[in-house]
Amino acid sequence: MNVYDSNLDATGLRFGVVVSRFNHLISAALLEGCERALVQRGADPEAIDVAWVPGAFEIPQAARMMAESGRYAAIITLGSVIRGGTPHFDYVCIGVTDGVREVMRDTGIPVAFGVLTTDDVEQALARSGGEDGNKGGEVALAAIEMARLRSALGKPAGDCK
Ligand code: INI
Repeated sequence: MNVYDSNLDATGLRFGVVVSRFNHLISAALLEGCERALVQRGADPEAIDVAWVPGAFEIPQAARMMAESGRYAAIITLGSVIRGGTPHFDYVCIGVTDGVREVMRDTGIPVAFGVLTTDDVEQALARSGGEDGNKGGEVALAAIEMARLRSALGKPAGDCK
């Protein structure tokens, strides 16, 4: 049997990170956790490109720009959508989740989903460096793992400069 198990070595890989400016405090904490995890796993900070966008709804468009450039082994999306009193929450959530999935399907580039969808700010704070950890770091590991798997089963991630 040939088994391709989790490879979390980010050495030599280039990453694109798309982060939403909306709820900036939470986004900044997610970004910090993400960068820390990538660098701990061997990524060069100079090989991490960060694109800020206005809100989560804009994340898929920037993720697509990065994915279609062919420069990245994986894309990481970060942000938070916090439930308010109107259906706006649901539309933004649908837009970002569907959009990110479509980018991954259309381009074949791994796109990690680090957009929190929470009922309130407290839940978002807990998941961005609080008592429930940092989702930014978790999704960074998913991005590395999927980039390596793609490299093993499909296209070589090392080709992404
Ligand atoms: N964008 C977010 O990233 N998080 C939110 O909680 C949010 N809320 O609640 O409205 C939000 N809205 C902005 C949206 O993503 C777009 O930037 C805007 O609609 C312009 O296209």
